[in-house]
Amino acid sequence: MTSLKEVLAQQIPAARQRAKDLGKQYGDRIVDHVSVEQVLGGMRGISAIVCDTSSVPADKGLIIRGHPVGEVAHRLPEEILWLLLTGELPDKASLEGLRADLAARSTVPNYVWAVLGAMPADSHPMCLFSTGILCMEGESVFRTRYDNGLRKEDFWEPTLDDALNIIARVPVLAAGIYRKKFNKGARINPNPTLDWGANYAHMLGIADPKGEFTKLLHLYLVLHSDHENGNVSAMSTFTVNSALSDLYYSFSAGLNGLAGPLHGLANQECLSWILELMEHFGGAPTTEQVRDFAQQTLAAGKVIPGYGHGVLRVTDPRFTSFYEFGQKHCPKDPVFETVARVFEIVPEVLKETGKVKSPWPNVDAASGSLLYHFGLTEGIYYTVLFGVSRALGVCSQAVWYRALMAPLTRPKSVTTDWLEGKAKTGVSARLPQEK
Ligand code: NMX
Ligand code: MLT
Repeated sequence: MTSLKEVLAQQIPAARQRAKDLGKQYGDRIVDHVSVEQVLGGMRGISAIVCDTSSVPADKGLIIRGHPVGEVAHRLPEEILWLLLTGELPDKASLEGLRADLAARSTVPNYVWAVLGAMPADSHPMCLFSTGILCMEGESVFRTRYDNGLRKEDFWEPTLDDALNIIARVPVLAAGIYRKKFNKGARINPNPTLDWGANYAHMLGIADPKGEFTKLLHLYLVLHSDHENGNVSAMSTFTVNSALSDLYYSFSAGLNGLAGPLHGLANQECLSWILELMEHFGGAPTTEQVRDFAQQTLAAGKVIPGYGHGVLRVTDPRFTSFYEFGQKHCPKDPVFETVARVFEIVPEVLKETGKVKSPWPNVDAASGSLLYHFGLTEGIYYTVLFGVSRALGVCSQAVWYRALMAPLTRPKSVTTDWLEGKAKTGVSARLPQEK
């Protein structure tokens, strides 16, 4: 059996050399340009960060280390973690070794429960989750080693320890939050014989007679794991970690970004929107009713949650995986049927606005209806599930940024005066017929 640390230790020297050679040989080559609208528009589309754990081509969607997500969606989350970190799927012995390692690291200290217990009962589950991570900061192996003098070449090793400790603990923390927040009774202890995802399902304590909820959770935890860098949760984690703030600070920051309605909270908003739609029309709506409701949402100045994307220009393949799961496991569920009807109509409605760049569903459009069907009905908890999964990607990314000795993230801002001056003398990136 080979450990993750051993595989990474073998891979890192060559990866470092590759990055060094690239910088040395081609450091001055132009790879992108930046237009005024990109500066004003959330830096959309600027190629300015390297990330090898996954990529998101606009016309294909998530590719994890060369594998289109649909092709690895049936894998266990631990297999995906190994893939994200090493670029390869683990053999059986390595997978079992990783599972045992995570189980051994999974204890959430008692003070965390005390801190969460002191928070107001109406705290959002994401606030509890982020606080739970942040208050464990004193456990950081990176910070202890750094304070005792650590060479830059070695930063990745304690970052890997922090990553594995966080990943091991997030299901325990998140399940504890679920049980506390929704008065489900005492926390359920982890079962060390179960895999990471099955254990999370077990600790949530949702009745699962046929194992379908566990199956859904496995899928959920794989599909949300990573989405290149550039999305708010990954980029926040990356930026904070670049200051050598350890992964507890960084991942907590990433979760704070995930908690926004334009990012991870859209899954909560999406279920609410679907349920409101059904309540409004007294059950699964007709095509015309969906159109009316979507138009009313837009007229009220709101977005339709679960649709649109900053990068994708096609239906999110992660949506497709969830959709196929629903068609197989609960095709007649009225909430899922409503999601399916919305999928038929909303892209047209969004296209009619003439401004939405991607009218297609993203990862959040179907997941809530499935969780709802299998008994996890508390929509305000859904973003926590996203965060548990996202720990796999952003922590793997951090290990590699430290391995490649990535510098402090510090782009340049400009004043409006400067931008106006540049704009007036600059050339247009568009062809004459596009203007
Ligand atoms: N409903 C209504 N309007 C939309 C939508 C939507 N689903 N998507 C984009 N638009 C609007 C957008 O608000 C903007 O309007 P304005 O010019 O008046 O400010 C215009 O269309 C152009 O936006 P885009 O360039 O298409 O999208 P952008 O890259 O700025 O934003 C999202 C991407 C994801 C923030 C946006 O599509 C959105 O708000 N979607 C709904 C929320 C959502 O589902 N978020 C989850 C994304 C996935 N995730 O899990 O993180
Ligand atoms: C994600 O999974 O992070 C979302 O789809 C948002 C994004 O990629 O910008």
